[in-house]
Amino acid sequence: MMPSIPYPDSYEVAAEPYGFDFPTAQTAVIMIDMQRDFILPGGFGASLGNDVGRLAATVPVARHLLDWCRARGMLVVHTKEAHAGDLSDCPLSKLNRGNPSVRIGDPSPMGRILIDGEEGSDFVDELAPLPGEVVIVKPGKGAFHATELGNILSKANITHLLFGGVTTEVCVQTTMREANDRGYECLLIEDATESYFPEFKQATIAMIRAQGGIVGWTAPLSALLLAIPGHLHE
Ligand code: TIU
Repeated sequence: MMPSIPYPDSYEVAAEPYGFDFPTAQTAVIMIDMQRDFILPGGFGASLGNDVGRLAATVPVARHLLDWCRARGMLVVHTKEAHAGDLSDCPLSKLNRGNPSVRIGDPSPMGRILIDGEEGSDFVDELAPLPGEVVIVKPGKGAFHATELGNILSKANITHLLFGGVTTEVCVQTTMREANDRGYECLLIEDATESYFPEFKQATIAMIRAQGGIVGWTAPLSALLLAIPGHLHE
């Protein structure tokens, strides 16, 4: 249980393309796919030919973001891209894409790749969910596709979402776009997300906030930490 301490009922973040206001009690943080399979050597990310080393640098920032939200009693959601052991939820298109030498479900040093319950598909230790936090296991890149996320957010009266996680242009961007179309106001924390391709991260940040925030807002964690609080709420 979170301690019952007074907290501001809203915040205003200096974001791009303009200020992002959010009501604390109606805002959730969604941490996307901070799994060993994407961040550590020997997993799914590496099997696709990626240099996974870049992603680890976001882990402490993502943890700081989670802890900031936890301290304010906000809804915390973790997603993981993972499949059933019999692969019944993995389309053949996904299994075979790129003709990889190692496929989803194959053995790896961290267990079967991207299979729910295996060591590699679980979260990195620093970002393990706390008791009571929401964990969404998703078969796709977007966290709303074939999951309960939409129902969970609407039951909790959530209107605003803060995002971190990996990778910026794949699962994070897909989920932000899904959320944006569902009416959520979305802020991506820029240094709590990373890509295997630095230019893709920069392009994604630019396209999210272009055209007056066509997908949403972006800001570094420092801007959240310096956000202007609204009224104190007991
Ligand atoms: N390949 C890649 O960049 N990402 C994924 O396959 N999944 C997520 O982004 N989580």
